[in-house]
Amino acid sequence: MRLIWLLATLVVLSSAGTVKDPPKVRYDNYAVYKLSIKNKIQLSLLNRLSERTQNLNIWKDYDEFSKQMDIMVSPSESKRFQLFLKLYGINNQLLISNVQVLIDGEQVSSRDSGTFGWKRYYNLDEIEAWLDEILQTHPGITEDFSVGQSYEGRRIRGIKISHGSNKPGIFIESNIHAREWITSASATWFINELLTSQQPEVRNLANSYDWYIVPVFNVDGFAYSHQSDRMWRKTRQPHPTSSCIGVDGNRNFDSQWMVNNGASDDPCSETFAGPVPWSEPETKALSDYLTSIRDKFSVYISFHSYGQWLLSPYGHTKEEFPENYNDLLEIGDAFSGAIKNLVYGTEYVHGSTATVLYVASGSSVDWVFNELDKKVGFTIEFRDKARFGFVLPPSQILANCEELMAGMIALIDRTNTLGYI
Ligand code: 0X9
Ligand code: ZN
Ligand code: ZN
Repeated sequence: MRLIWLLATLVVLSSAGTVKDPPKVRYDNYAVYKLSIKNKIQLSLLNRLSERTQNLNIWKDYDEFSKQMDIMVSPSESKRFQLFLKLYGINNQLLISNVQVLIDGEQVSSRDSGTFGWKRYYNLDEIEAWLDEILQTHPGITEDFSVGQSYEGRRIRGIKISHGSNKPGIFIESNIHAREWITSASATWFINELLTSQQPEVRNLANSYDWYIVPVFNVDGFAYSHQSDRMWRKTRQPHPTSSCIGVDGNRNFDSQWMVNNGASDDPCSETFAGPVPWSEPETKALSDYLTSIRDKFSVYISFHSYGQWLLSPYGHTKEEFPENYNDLLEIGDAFSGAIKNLVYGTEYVHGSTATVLYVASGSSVDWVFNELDKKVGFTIEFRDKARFGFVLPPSQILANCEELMAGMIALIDRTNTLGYI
């Protein structure tokens, strides 16, 4: 009798397990192309085409600096897409021939178990378990905080690291875009360095400032990118009038929301701004939290990938620049210079989002800059330049982290000498 009960329980448990883990989206023979765009007509044709079909997924939007766009194409769309490129004379280069191969590669190297480290990517549960451990090992210096709750009811967690009260605060928001896994890997590494590194420059960072770090902001999207779809970007709230799910969190903030085509009103677009600003519980919670600690921080940094850029406001226009733009450029010089000096020689380009990258409105950095009046705000776009894109091999995590630390030391140092902190 007992055995039957046990077996029945096992059956129920295991079938519940399969219900909870739907088959993963596969990207067999999905290709990524870099397109070189010559004029506005080509650009608007491409944008319209990509919004009409789920078979095309923009990895990196067009930017006026390189005049290029990275786009992922499904095998079923491939022939038609090539014809389209030919017809309109759009130059293209194949970057990745099979995205699934990269995803599989990422999985294989994630098999080494053992303690938490930076040789593979971790899922949300693992990251949170590690955070708990860190909080336990460093009581007094660390403090757990909650930004709020996600649409699916997860707690959006952060850690405050402080060696004494009321030092100038630096806020780091990471993984607002789910598929940008290198961001939370780098954020956890950065937390660990602040707590354990003996390097004088790092000790100085840890001892002189109060750090507020949210390693995974888009918790629902991040969990979904691990369980179901590696290429997921947005939040996970359904839309009442569309079968497409989620909003681009980084277009949902109430600053210049939807202006200058810096976001989309199409729920199926990867840059859907949401029906109204703050439509997502996550962005609303972050804005409330940031407002509540507005007297406690002066620098705001948002982690993204990929492209190797350091981007400052404004995102919504390239006709105007912030009053302190020259200072921001100077800080950017310091950041890029420090990274370039490392053995890897990696190049980061800096400048305003709208001039260096593309017009993006309603972003977190611009909101903090404009509405909370924090005049040092940056987006870091980590490695690489589209060889692997979002699927940056685990073997590059540590090098990326070293670059982050060198860049941050220089960024904070210059911010300090310029008198902002
Ligand atoms: O488009 C974005 O949201 C960011 N690029 S990404 O490829 N990671 O999606 C850039 C955000 C730029 N920041 C501001 N608008 N301030
Ligand atoms: Zn991003
Ligand atoms: Zn410069």
